[in-house]
Amino acid sequence: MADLDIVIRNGTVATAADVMRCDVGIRDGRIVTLADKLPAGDREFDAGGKFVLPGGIDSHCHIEQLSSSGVVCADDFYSGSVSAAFGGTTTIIPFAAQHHGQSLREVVKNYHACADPKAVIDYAFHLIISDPDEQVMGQELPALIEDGYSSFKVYMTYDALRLDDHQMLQVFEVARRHGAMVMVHAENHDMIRWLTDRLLGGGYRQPKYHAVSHPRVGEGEATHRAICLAELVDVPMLIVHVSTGEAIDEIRRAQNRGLKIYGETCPQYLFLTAADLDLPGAEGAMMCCSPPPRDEAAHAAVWQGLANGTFQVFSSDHAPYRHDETGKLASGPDPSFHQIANGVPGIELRLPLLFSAGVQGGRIDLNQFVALTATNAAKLYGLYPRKGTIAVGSDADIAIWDPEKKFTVEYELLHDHVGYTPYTGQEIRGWPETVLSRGRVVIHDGTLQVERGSGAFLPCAKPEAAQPLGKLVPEMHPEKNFGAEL
Ligand code: DUC
Ligand code: ZN
Ligand code: ZN
Repeated sequence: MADLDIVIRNGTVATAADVMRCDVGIRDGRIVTLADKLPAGDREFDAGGKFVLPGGIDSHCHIEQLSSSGVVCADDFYSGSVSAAFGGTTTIIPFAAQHHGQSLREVVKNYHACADPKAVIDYAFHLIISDPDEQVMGQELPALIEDGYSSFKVYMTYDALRLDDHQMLQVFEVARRHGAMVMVHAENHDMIRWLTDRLLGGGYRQPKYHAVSHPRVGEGEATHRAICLAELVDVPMLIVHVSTGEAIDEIRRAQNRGLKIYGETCPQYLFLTAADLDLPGAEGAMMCCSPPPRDEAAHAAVWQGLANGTFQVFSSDHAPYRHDETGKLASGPDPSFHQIANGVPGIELRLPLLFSAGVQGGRIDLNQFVALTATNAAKLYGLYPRKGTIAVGSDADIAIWDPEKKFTVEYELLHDHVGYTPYTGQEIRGWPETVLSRGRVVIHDGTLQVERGSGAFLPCAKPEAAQPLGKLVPEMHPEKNFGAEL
């Protein structure tokens, strides 16, 4: 065997399917062998007592996203990707977001101009469709799907973004015809609007009323409606950032009926509650996201959905807004709840939070952790088996975890530019010490070891989600599955 560039020795290797003791051999950025005892490599990592896991895929994060209201993301593609890498993530899939009147092609070009010179790990893009006009639907979207932008998000709420049911059906139809994956932000817009008017009319304006204005029943109703629309068109669909038992029940019911409906949840729906929005002054603004954090009963429902397979994806929904005039306080130092930019940061802590409370806490096993944080996203978004697993032929995207490393979260330990974390004080047990992306050592000894812009764009194949997820088991035909790049 030709020399190996890197050997990871003595570790416990886990994929979504297996846990095995073996060495991992890497050459030219790919995993080339898994074996009991490999010969020496040019560089060696001793992973004795450690877990060797696929690098995480964060398939829902907002980086350097341009907002119509002038609010600025705190993280650009450098700080966002660095922070992701420190937390064990090796692929991010943020959004290229269309505003009304914009050409989708132009939007994608602009996001590449931001990402290409800065990202330190690999990245793909979902599209956000807010203006599905004839040009977009008839030409731009089909062409972009062919070019590797094969998933897009639509919103059922937010004045500047939301589509009505007819528009959603039109977008779903394009997805079905061209083999793309749709992601839906499911909340009932008119319920939010009505509650917001009533709350403001009564003088209830503090951040905590954000949670009241986004009711659980509105998330359940919109999830049900989105599922009906997807069923009508017969298109696979993923409901993003699910927060509540009402929505989980709808997703589960649809799955039980054999529909290709998938679910995603995020750390804020396991570790925060609506009570966290009730901080002094405007501090609760830091915790405002949509859907909002709920309560302990919702946490239990989300944990159950992670454990029983209702959820396929655990992403961060990292939406990084500083607690100042560039972000959360853009409309003034004492904003009403409806003026606060929605979103919480979480790109770095996503994996350690789930590992600690989930795997170490006995709620999910290591295979489920890998599936939820890497493998399923790779499958759903057309990156598998190049990404999301440890297998011969896959990219050497690997995180070596010390499962016993313990610490208490404080913002100073993180690498984003947000200025706070909602997870201060959380006890963590387990941390990704060494992180490899395409065989490049990105993080080691607590330091970043690669250059700005060394991440690569990943064109996504058309997802195989047209088949039920259970059938997306590894078929190692790399040439066939690796998409346009080979
Ligand atoms: N909600 C969204 O829909 N997107 C960004 C963050 C958030 O809270
Ligand atoms: Zn959303
Ligand atoms: Zn989001």
